[in-house]
Amino acid sequence: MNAVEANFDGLVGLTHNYAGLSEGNLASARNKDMIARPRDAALQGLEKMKRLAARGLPQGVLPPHERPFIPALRRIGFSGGDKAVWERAWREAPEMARRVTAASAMWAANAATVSPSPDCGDGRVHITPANLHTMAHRALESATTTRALRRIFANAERFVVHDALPAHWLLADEGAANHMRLSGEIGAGGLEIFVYGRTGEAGATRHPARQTLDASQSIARMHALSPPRIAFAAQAPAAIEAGAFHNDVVAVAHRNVLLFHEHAFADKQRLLDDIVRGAEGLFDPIFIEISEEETPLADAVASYLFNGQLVSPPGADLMTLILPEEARENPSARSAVEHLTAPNGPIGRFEFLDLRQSMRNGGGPACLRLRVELSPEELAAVTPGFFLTEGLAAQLASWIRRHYRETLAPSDLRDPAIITETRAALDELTRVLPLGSNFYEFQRDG
Ligand code: SUG
Repeated sequence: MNAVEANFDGLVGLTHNYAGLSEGNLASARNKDMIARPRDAALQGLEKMKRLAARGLPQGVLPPHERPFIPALRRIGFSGGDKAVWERAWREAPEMARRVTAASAMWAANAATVSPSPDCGDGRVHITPANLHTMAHRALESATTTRALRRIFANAERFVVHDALPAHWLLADEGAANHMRLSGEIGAGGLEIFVYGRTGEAGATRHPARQTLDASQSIARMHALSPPRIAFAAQAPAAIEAGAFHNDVVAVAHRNVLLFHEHAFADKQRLLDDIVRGAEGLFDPIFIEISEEETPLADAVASYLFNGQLVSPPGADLMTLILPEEARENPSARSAVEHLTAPNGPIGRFEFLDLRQSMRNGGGPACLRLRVELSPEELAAVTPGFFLTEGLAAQLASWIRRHYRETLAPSDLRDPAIITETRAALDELTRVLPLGSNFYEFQRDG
């Protein structure tokens, strides 16, 4: 048996909605207050997981978080029963009430940064949950994410799940969305690339730069990576301005392939030189650059051409690129895709998926997944029950159909019934996924 690259996807939560919470994420701003379809959103995400599992790729599931998250409102002074807290928050701080309903934990690329064991000094897989410090609604995620990752990667001989970095502006961290890895083969040692939007200095960009160099350096240290096998690269401010709030909107890496937009990095040549140097003796990198002329940044951001999942299905000679429908519909993205699969390249096929519900909040295929490379022994050491089987997929589909609302308008969120409804569903989920009966805060209160 060989090592694998597993994808852990965030199951879309029951309160999936469009609140326009993420400045600099153009889709989130554009679709603010649109009526959301949580059931479709969750089924679209599940369909993607099933598609990858059907290709023979190990597919894990990360649970949605408790939303609305009443404890966060208590922390800022709302008191009384849950219903009273909820009603008063909507009257006095409606923006806060909306933040605590965000289902944004679905975008698992922001859950953590993962370094596979061949890269790490102690030979274990290192995982650092992201503090998601920049956006108030996302900063709520790290505690639950840490708990979930510690359940799944509980075996301390094989895995280390660190604490998230301190929640400070200097250490703002958005996880794997700003981290890439290149290697010869899955399971072999590789080069880890950390992409950051800013240093400690005040932002040079109008939109927030969410990842700092200090955060990236801290993670490289915590994971005990070998300095010759690390590269740091600044995102191009122009990319952030164009709506690439995470690097994975303009670049993706898989095995020895780096696919990126001409304007993704502040100093492209330096990064490519660093990669060539860092790869020495390990692998030959393949760079695939898409020019501004072929696909302007604006189209890259609108189509999520670079937010695909580049995967190596077992038994296939060439890689597959899994893209959102939007990349098929955008003419300049579509033409780039056709060039990508030209003969002699590393990518053999592409597939398109309907992820429109997530896309309207700026989340494409690659946003929804956290990659974890695992040796056969590590795969066997993962807590059983979190990988998608046909049985688990059927159970999740039935759970979604029974509990998710078909539509959710902004005004529906105020309904206090949403608290009991979501808790009943999540309580049941802790038996579908082996999370235990004290995973969510509401399960611990009594
Ligand atoms: O952090 N959207 C997410 C999208 C994250 C996409 N992830 C990656 N690129 N890896 C964000 O901006 C919008 C929520 C709202 O507006 O309702 C939101 O949080």
